[in-house]
Amino acid sequence: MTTNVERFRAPDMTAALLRVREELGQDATIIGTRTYEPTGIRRLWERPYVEVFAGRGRSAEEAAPARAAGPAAAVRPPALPPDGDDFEGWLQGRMSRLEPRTLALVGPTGGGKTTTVAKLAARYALDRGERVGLITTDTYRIGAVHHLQTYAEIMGLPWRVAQDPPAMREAVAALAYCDRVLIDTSGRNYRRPESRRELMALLSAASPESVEFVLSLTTGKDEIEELSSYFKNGPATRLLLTKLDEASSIRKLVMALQVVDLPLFAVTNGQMVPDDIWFPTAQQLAQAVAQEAAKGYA
Ligand SMILES: Nc1nc2c(ncn2[C@@H]2O[C@H](COP(=O)(O)OP(=O)(O)OP(=O)(O)O)[C@@H](O)[C@H]2O)c(=O)[nH]1
Ligand SMILES: [Mg+2]
Repeated sequence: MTTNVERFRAPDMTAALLRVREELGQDATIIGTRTYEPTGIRRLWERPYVEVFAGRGRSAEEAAPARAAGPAAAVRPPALPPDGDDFEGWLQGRMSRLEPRTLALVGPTGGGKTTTVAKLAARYALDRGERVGLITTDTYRIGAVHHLQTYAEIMGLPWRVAQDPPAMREAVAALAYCDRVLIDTSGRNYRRPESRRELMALLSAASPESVEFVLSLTTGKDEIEELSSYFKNGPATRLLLTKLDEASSIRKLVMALQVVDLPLFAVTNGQMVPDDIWFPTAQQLAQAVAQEAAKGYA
């Protein structure tokens, strides 16, 4: 597949950025970085490195909207995970590893939908060489279309805007040749029934195989409960938790799994595209919870 993104690998960030500048000149646009740190026995023969993904085009800064203002929502004490040996088994029943062809991302404003679409697109297109098409429904805010478009153009991916159900049907048909289609929806105030109806109409026109409920782990428990009632009994088929890096504790993730009660697809843990996304196994999550608890008691 064609992409105008190149990888630049170097021992450190300064050297990688110098290489980007040398090869792509002043126009260079950085879409993301990745650091590699060998572990275990690999340390004997491998060195750490950083990779910078860059192309020529518009600035990714321009693509990224200003960070959601204000402190993270108040974090209430999370519900305790189920005790004992069965915790990993409990988590196991809540994981989804399926990677359907058409995925739509839905959820409240600022949860990280567009950033996560870019991360998933990079994973499927750049890492696996799939033909990835993008659709955005986000035409409510100035600059929102531009946000996804910028990622799409830097990665050389086809993209469409779908404002209403007919446009959505058209967009899905136009991308029928793609191996994978990612649909980014606009965050709205889903307390308003009208916003929920509009979303449902767009989704039924797209009929994606999975609908990821994108929920930030900086959201308070009351809001999670309320949002969850709109999405889990509505369009959402899975849960995609974001901003683990900003959460007070990994137990917040466990609480979200308990409250939302949808299978977990992925967790994001930072702003960087494409690296900050995690597809944990039940065992890894159980270990992370245990490690955090051990630190707390140390
Ligand atoms: N710390 C942190 N920030 C994130 C993460 N994912 C996204 N963000 C940031 O959250 C902010 C909002 O991200 P967007 O991807 O625009 O969120 P969105 O859900 O598309 O927002 P709307 O389109 O307004 O609904 C941006 O500043 C992102 O960089 C994450 O995993 N961790
Ligand atoms: Mg968005």
